[in-house]
Amino acid sequence: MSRIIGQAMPNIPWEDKPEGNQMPLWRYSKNPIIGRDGNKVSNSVFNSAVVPFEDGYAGIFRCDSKSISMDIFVGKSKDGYHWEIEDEPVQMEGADGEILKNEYRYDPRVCFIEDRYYVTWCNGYHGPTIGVAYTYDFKKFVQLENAFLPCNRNGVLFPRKINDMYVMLSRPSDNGHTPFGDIFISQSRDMEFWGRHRHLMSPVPGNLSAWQITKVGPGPTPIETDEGWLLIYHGVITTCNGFVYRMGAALLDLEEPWKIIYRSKDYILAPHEYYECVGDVPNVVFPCAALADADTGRIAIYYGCADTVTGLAFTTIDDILSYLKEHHI
Ligand code: BMA
Repeated sequence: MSRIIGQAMPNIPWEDKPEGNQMPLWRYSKNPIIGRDGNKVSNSVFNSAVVPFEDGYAGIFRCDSKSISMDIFVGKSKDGYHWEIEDEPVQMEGADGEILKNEYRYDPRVCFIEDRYYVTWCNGYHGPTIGVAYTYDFKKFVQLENAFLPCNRNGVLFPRKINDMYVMLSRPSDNGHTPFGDIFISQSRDMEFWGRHRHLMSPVPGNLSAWQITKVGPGPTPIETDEGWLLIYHGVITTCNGFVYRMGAALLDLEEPWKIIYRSKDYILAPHEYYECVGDVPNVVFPCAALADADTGRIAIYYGCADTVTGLAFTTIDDILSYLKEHHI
């Protein structure tokens, strides 16, 4: 039995694994949980991040508007399934007006570290880079310096310091749809200056695991377990119809998380359902958040579906780690 290290979450969204299902993840039977019309302005609501907050949940949601501009919005939920998303985008304050300029914001992650919630997102600053902010209450947001130079996407914090350093995953990219991409890990003493960059993983060449042949990028905040950090990530293949996004998993060393213990050979979730295959960008499952209950080992993963709606999938730490150990590279 593997163990999640973290808080108990007795009200985590949950459904038991359907009889006969051989896969490590199973979808919520009432997916998608958030449709296109998540707030008044939205054309689509996807690639969004949620955390436990007060007696329920809070989140930062990517809502692309009907003019197809990308921005991030606060949402609240009592049960993790039904969300009230604000109609006005997140307003940030901060020490430097230069950093507060808002070109575009998308693909948020939220991570509780020590005493506050950190938000990271893909932030337009002369190209995509990683924006960083913190909040205590999901009302006031203080924006810090961008973590990296452009172009970079998918900035994902670890939920605690490791060897006295804040640690962030990211995926250096280009200014377009990026036909390449490796995941790196960077470290910081103060959440402002990032360095000690370490390579984590590349796409997999050849015919071994072609769903992740083009690029890979980190998904939710890594989940701490007694065996290592569980990282859920996306992997991409280029087909004659464009990119296809699937989900994989990896187990990383607890003290030196740039060391991979296991990495998926087989995907753990792929766009098979209608709402994952049909939408504004077909054939995309894109995980950005996971809730984990240390008592039961249950995990609920929030993911964008076809860049249009938001879905929920379930697993347990035993289901996902035993699958990973049987189907790794
Ligand atoms: C990536 C990002 C994601 C998106 C994905 C598929 O480059 O833009 O937000 O879900 O492409 O379109």
